[in-house]
Amino acid sequence: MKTICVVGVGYIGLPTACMFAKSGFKVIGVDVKKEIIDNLNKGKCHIKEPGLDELLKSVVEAGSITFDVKPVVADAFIICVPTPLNSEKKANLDYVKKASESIVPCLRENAVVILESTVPPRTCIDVIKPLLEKSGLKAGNKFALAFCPERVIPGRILVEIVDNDRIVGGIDEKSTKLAKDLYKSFVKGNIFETDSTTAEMVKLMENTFRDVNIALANEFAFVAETVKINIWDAIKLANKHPRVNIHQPGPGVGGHCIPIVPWFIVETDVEHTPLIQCARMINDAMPRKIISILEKIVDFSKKPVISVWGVAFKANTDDCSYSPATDIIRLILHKGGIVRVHDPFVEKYEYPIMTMKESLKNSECIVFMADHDAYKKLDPKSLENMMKVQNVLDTRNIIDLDSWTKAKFKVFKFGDKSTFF
Ligand code: SAJ
Repeated sequence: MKTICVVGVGYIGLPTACMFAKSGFKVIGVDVKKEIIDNLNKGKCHIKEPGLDELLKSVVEAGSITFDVKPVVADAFIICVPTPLNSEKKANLDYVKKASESIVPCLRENAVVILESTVPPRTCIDVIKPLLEKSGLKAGNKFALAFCPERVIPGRILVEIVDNDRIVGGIDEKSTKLAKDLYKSFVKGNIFETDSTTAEMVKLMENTFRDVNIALANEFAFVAETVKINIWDAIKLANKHPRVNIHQPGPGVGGHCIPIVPWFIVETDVEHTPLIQCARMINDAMPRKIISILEKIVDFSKKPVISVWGVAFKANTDDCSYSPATDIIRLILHKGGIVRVHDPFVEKYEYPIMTMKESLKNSECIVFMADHDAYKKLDPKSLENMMKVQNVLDTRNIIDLDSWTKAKFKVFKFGDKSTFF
């Protein structure tokens, strides 16, 4: 049986490792965090993702996966570690470099090394290849090296990891073929072949496409306010055109990827990326726009209590990475407001998570941030008489004006006339 060592068992590495284990490989999941490793070996999952708990338990019980703090000799290595932004808005490749170095003593002839972490173009060739060649083996000749970006969306990872089409780019044709063969074991989508630098750029282009389009939707929302039209209706109508797909405006762009990845293109070519840089600035400024609306609803000099609902970066996840809600909370506190937080998914957060009822005590406004289904389905009547003043600010167009008005709420919706002061 072939062995695969997956270095980094976070929200991409762990599902990937489990899928390979389920497909008949012997898998070793590696992470520097000993506590995570101990729990994973007991079948305890540290990532909330539909179906992942069960999948992990089944492969641990079957003995097809184990976890350790260091890589071991294996037929294939898959690197799935984070690439955060540094203070200069450039990719911090420290984790990727450390992961590559940790593989060196375990690298043998004919092994396949695959990078899944998102990186600036040419990282495989210019950074990973020389590091791995410290083993004394020549990349391409003696071992394969390829980039295979992940494309899954949190909340649907186990579905998309199987069904989505993928891109595989090797440093040479043999590397591409060997990497593709590996993924074929569980990927049902097409696997398209290219070279490593094209594959690296493709991943950055996908996320940047989304960021720029969200920025466009946000910019349209500002103009809609100037001409006094409802942006949500206008977008719906524009999207009736067969070749138009305008994204949704909102309180900002969060998550591990979209707010970070466009900067990897910018660092590669700052001169030719004014659009990408501008989109980033527009999206980063959205929390300030929401606060400027909130300032018209409550009087910050009187230290109002504000209930911030939905602190995850998007709908139906517990992930709060780079969540615009965190920026909004900081801005409210800075203005002198008092914040009470609710989120049905989030357990750990930098501010205490409360029940709906607790978070409404003395509150002068609910601010809906993440568009969780639970909020969309909420009956506003169940919240009557719990607040000091029944204001609600909807930043995502998720609540129904009529039912909330009937329940005696004053409804403010970003992007419609209720917030054109
Ligand atoms: N958002 C908007 N308006 C929209 C869409 C999203 O404001 O119309 C906001 C969301 O609320 C969220 C942020 O943007 O705060 C990002 O959400 P998302 O759903 O666009 O993306 P992620 O980060 O969950 O996943 C993305 C996906 N990439 C693309 O859609 C190109 C996913 O397929 C990638 O695997 C993932 O990034 C990644 O890891 O790169």
